[in-house]
Amino acid sequence: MKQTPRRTWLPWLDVDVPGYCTSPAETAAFELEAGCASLGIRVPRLSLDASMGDGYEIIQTNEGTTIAGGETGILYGTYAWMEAQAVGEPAPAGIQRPFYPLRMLDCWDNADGSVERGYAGRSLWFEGGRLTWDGARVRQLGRMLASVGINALCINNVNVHGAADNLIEDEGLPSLSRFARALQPFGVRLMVSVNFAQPMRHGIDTADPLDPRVRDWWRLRAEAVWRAVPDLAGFLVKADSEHRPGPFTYGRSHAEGANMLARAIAPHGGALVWRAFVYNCGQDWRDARTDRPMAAYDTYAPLDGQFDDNVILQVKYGPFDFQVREPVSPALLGLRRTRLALELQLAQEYTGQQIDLYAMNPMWRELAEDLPPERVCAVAAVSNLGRDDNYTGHPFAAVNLYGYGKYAWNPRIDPETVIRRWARLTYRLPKPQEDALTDMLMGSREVYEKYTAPLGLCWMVEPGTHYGPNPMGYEFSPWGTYHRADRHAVGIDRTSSGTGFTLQFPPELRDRWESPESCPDRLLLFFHRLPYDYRMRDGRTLIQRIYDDHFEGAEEVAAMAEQLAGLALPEPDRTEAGERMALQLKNAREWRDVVNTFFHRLSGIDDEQGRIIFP
Ligand code: GCW
Repeated sequence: MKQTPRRTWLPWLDVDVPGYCTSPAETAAFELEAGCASLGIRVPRLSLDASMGDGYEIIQTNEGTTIAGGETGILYGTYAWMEAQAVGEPAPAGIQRPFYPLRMLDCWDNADGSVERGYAGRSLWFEGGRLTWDGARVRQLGRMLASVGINALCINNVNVHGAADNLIEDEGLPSLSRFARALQPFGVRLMVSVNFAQPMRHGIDTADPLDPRVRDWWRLRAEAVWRAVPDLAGFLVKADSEHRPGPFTYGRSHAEGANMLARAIAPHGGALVWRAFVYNCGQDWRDARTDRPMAAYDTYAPLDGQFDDNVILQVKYGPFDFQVREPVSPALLGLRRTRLALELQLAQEYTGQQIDLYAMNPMWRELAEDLPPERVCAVAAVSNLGRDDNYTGHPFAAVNLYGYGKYAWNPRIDPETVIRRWARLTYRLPKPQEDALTDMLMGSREVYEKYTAPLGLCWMVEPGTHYGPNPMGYEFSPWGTYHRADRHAVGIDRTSSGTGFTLQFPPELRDRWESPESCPDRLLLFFHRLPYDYRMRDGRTLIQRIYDDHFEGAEEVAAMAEQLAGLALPEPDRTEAGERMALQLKNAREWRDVVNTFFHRLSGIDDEQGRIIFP
């Protein structure tokens, strides 16, 4: 039996957008008719003003409501208005425009249908080496994305391999074109990740960006690609990173590599999004001078100002790799003459894998304290979507997709407002239960942080899978991720007298992080190497704080499990959330015991409260 489709945060849109809608304006008209019928309200008038682009205005007069907006704005305005009706709150007043014009969702979907770091099932659009999709599901997805204003979808993994190479070849273009058309009615433009060495599949013996054959090949390819998909938003490139090919092989810089591609696509109006995730993934652990978090800034700061106008350098928010706690990447602050995109990760690779609860808006809000939103011109987030019936594996993980769209529209938005809104739209629980769910999600990152990473110390995860504890897992590995814990101390000194990482930051941040006294607790072990008996501001020793956090974190998960059981969630969400919570509890206890035992064995220092630490 075919299951009723899951409607995430749009439960009142119980009729699918039909395949015959071809533009956002047509979709808006359809959604209003169907949505208003379901909500039992009067249908507003739509007024298209192309000059407004993504912007919209909801105008209420005695005669009724008018939603005015540009080609995509009219659709965004429609969803904003319906959302307000559904929760019984006023619609946004005045002209609304997104803060970032480019709001990307990067999918790490492989052509064979698997998803790298995917925790919600297989790809929604790849299988068996081909682009192939269920039209109804893709339209539901388009609706979800448009309802929160996401306007670019990069459909394939940045690690381009296997049949994904064919996407931009002649044989792949017809289906790419059809897929682009499937998402056009939702104002979502496609992007593709491309392989820097692609010309080498065509008898050219080099991918050197300065070689005229390579340049010409890309120019002609871009012409063919944009002929097939005229509204393609751009190419995304991962080069010289984790064994991907790139300009370094030919002694060329990343500006030379990116600009060559950017010039090939410039006539067609696309963006060349170039990832800055470049570091030595073949490091020798004995080498204490190389410090991985310094890599992006070291690589790109000398190139600042050299990139063409249609290049966007996409930088992960932290200098490592999507850990639960990192300082802002200095590359985001230091490159003042390069167009930058901030890269976030909705896929919970290191943050609980859509089993453990981890709502991200509070963390993005914190980021904005050190990274003024206007420092970047675009945002991207690695997708948490998959073919699972509920799209995100954990039904609550949808809060991060919803929240990302809201954040990309307005990076200063209050996290609690977003989370509460998602909860209300999705579940319509009685007020005390809505409060409980909102609180649970608001605090979920802090709880996760407590039972996993001690005070900014990263990478104690199981290598490979990145789920569950393994404090020594990365310690002697080539990935450049060490804590160097011994019987006296833990952490790496990244100050000016250590690796010098703090020197990559502007003075205000550098000064704050440079000394343990002024460094906030949550980043203490990111920047400093400290003895276990180091006295923290609150009088506790460092080791005691590590123990306390881990005991508290696991207890807090137990409390969350109780709260969750008290929520009147509909099925199957109730069962799914309950099952995952049981796994989270197990995970939290495992982390608590492994990390506490690890440090107890090393330090020989007992817990002051005499709680159980296994020998
Ligand atoms: O964190 C690492 C992941 C890889 C990923 C890489 C990246 C797509 O473990 O799976 O590859 O980041 O961001 O490129």
